[in-house]
This record gives sequence, C-alpha cells and structure tokens, in this order.
Amino acid sequence: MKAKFLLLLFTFLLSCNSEKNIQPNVVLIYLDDLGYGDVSSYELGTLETPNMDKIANGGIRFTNGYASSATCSPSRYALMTGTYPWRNKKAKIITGGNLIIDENEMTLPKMFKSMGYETGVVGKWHLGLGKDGPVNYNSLISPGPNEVGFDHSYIMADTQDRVPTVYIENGNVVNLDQNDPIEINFGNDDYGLPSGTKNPELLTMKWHHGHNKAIVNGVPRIGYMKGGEKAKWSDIDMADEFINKAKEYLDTVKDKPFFLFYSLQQPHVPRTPHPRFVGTSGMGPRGDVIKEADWCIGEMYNYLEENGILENTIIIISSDNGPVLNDGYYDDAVEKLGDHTPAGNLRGGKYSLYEAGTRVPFITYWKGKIKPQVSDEVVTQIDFLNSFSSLLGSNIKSNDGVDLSSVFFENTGKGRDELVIEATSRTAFRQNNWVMIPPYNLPALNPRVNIELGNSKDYLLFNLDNDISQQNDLSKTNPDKLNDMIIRYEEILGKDKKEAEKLELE
Ligand code: NG6
Ligand code: CA
Repeated sequence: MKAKFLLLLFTFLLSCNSEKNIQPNVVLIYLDDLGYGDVSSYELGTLETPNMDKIANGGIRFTNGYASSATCSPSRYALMTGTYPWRNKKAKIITGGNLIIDENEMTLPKMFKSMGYETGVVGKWHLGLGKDGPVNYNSLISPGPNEVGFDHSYIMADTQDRVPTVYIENGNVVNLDQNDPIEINFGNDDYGLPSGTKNPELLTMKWHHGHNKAIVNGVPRIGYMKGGEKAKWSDIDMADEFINKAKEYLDTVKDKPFFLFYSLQQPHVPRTPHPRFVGTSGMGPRGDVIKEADWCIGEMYNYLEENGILENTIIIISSDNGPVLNDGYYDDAVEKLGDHTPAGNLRGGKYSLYEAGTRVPFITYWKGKIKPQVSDEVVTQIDFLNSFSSLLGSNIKSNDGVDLSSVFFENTGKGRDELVIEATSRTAFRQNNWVMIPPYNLPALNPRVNIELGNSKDYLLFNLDNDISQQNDLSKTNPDKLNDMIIRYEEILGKDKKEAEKLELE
C-alpha cells in the first residue's frame, strides 16, 4: 500500500517536473545586413516580404530590437556568448581569421546542449576558424562551430565576398579533391585564380571598392585563392543549398528537441539571386536577394508545419547589422532603389553608431503561446542566451545578457533600461529613450558606402521619444542628462574601456 502510494507520488512529481521542463525547438533565422525598413511588416519601406510578415504578424514584432554591433562578426559573437563584443579584442570583422570564441566560453548552443538539445548551424558563420594562424583547409579545420557547441555544422566560413569560396561540413571542406589542395591569402601574394585587377574581361560583376582579387563565377572577391576547383560553391545556388541542408539536418533531429541557427547570406554582397528571383523586386539584385531570403524563410516555416512541429517551435528572425547599398560592387543597389528605405526612418546604416547600424528587424514567434503583438520594449540579441536559459529552466547566465524571457515569449515584462552599442570598435550608449554618442575624431561619413558613421568632435545626445531619426542634438540644452549618461556609460565600460581605447580604431 505504502509502496503504491510512493509510486503514485513519484509519478505525480515527475509529471509536474516535466510540465515545467518545456523543451520547444528553436530556429534562429539570422540575416546578413538586412535593414530595419527592409521587412514590409515594419511599414517603412516599399519592398514586400510576405513570409517574414506572416511570422512577424503572428508573433511579436519588436520596434526597439538591437544587434550588439553595426558589423557582422562582433554581433555574432554577442549573439552566441551574451557578452559585449568590445570586451573581446578579437571580436572584429573577420577576414580569414581564427575563431574569436574561446573554446571554454559559454555559448547559446552549449546551453541548449546542456538541456538535452540537438544543435546545428547552417549558413554563414563569420566567427573565425582554427587557432594560432593561417587555416589549413585541406585537413580537419578545428576549432570551429563544432567545438563551441554545435553538434552539426554546414557553413560558409566568412562571407560570400571572401575566399575560400567553399562550404565546410563539420570541419571538412565539401567535395575537396586532395590532389587539388586549397591555398588562400589576403596579402599581396597574387597566385592561382585570375584577379579582378588583372583580368577585368572575366568579370560578370564589377568591383567598386575592395573585392578585386580572386575571380570565382565571374565575381571578384577579397583574397587570392588557388586549388579546390571541385569544391567551389555556385553563388546563385547558395540559398537553395542552405535551405536544403537545413531541412536535411532537421530531418535527422525533428523528433528530438533541437536548436537550429539558420544563418542566411542575404542581402550581403555579392548579391547573386537565383534566376527564379531575378527581377522579382524591381530593385535590382539587392531587392531580389531579399525576396529570395523571404522565400527561404517561407520554406522553413512550411517545413515545420508539414512535419507537425510548428506549434512546438520558437522562430526568431533578426539581422546582424543594419543596411548598406554599395558595399563594394556595382550592383544597382543605389540606382534601382526607387522609394524603398532600407533603414526605414532611422539615421545611418551598417558601420554606423546612429540607430540604423544596430536597430534591426527583430521578431519572436511561437504558435499558440505568443500572442501577436507589436512591442516597443528595448531588446537585444545579447539577451538570447539568458532568456532561453531561463525559459528552459537552466541556471546558465552570460556576462552581459538580461533575462527577457517574459518579454520574448510571454507578452509581458519590461525590456532593457540600458545598452552599449558598438560600430567598428567605437561605442555609444542608450538609456531608456536617450542615446549618447561620445566624440570620435574620425570622418563623419564613409564616402565609399555613403553612410554617416555617427562621428563628431563633441558628444551627441538624442531623445528617441520624439526624434527617432536623430536630427536634434540635445547635448548643449541638456547638460545634466548628458553628464549622467557619460558617468553611467563609463561605469559600464569600466576597465574594458581603457583596453578598447588602446585598440586602433578600424
Ligand atoms: C568590409 C568589406 C565589406 C564587407 C564587410 C563585412 C571592403 C572594402 N569592405 O571590409 O564589403 O565584406 O567587410 O561585412 O572590403 S559584415 O557584414 O560581414 O560585417
Ligand atoms: Ca552583416
């Protein structure tokens, strides 16, 4: 009798526990250089993104959602670790460099793994590979994604505009012929493939700045490359390759809890839409690859629905930094823009300390759990680690993340009060609706990409409440507010600021 009672009690306790230990799947969809105004549900541009809109309108669309940084590698570092990138002097835009996440560091996928999840990454990585110098692409490449928490990886190492133009699966270059080894360099050693400067007659896309070295598929890249002929990717098929690989991976894990980091290459340069999408936006290749990315997101959504796992899957959509038009190639991004506004009503863009550098599309979706909502709470990608950890009942916490699980997944609670943003080693500070940008004695405009960087000889102060476009500098009229913010900003940066100041500004 007693034994039976104990058994019943045990079963009851177990059932309580399993109710608490929810294990929704998570698909984190991350775009590259997608702007705040590029998603039509934000109602700021003229491009139509129906699949992203469906997810945005069925979930929470955040109007104050931030990447940590205005460029890629630092934002991805913060997304993965929950640590501000300016604390890590390696967290800079990577061009063939080594892994910037320490193998001992806590990461988002490691946290999921500790809670019994399968973890995978498909798409752009750009967090570096290997350690202690040049990477050898002809043997197992390590450390990489598999050493910082991913059970499975199918990646492009850096970006589409950099060599080597090959995919890497779990540390091995896909389709590599050992008799045709890969060699690359980002210096002046001009070898192997013809280059943009020497062989302009081979180009199908022209370079505007940078991007004048190895020509692959008619597109000149950053860096020289030789070998690896059979391993080279096809640019126009990249979107299909990544969505197919993502689905193949999900086929193997869909019956278990999983975390998939689906990291799209669009709309970063070079913009190479598949012929199915050419001309679909009326805005040239930049618009067309956003249409292509939107289709990919629709494919992912349909996959989850068809496999009966949509209701138990949280979908996140965001971008690693703000938009840029001409980022190094002549591709009509400026000429065919029309009335579209990639940055929406925000000032600046990629590389900028103004809002458009870091404020990005930011959507959370959980069918049946999250109520459709537009939220103005301040949220950041730095907070995903702590928030998912809290949702799953883990004790793991990051250095700089805030637990925003109720804001992200329950339509309740408050967002952040303060946030330090970063743009090519410079930092600025948001506190509630105020933004303070410290002085930087650097050019105000990057003329090559035509983006205002937020540099000025004096402090800048803006109140986003009534000046979202940062047109009215209030530093002279609100000296007390400015002082308070400087004090708090320097307190947060602490000793790391002194380290950061020593670094050469990019
Ligand atoms: C810059 C490249 C730019 C882009 C960027 C990285 C030049 C002149 N510019 O150095 O085209 O590749 O790096 O972009 O080479 S990010 O979104 O991955 O940070
Ligand atoms: Ca980017």
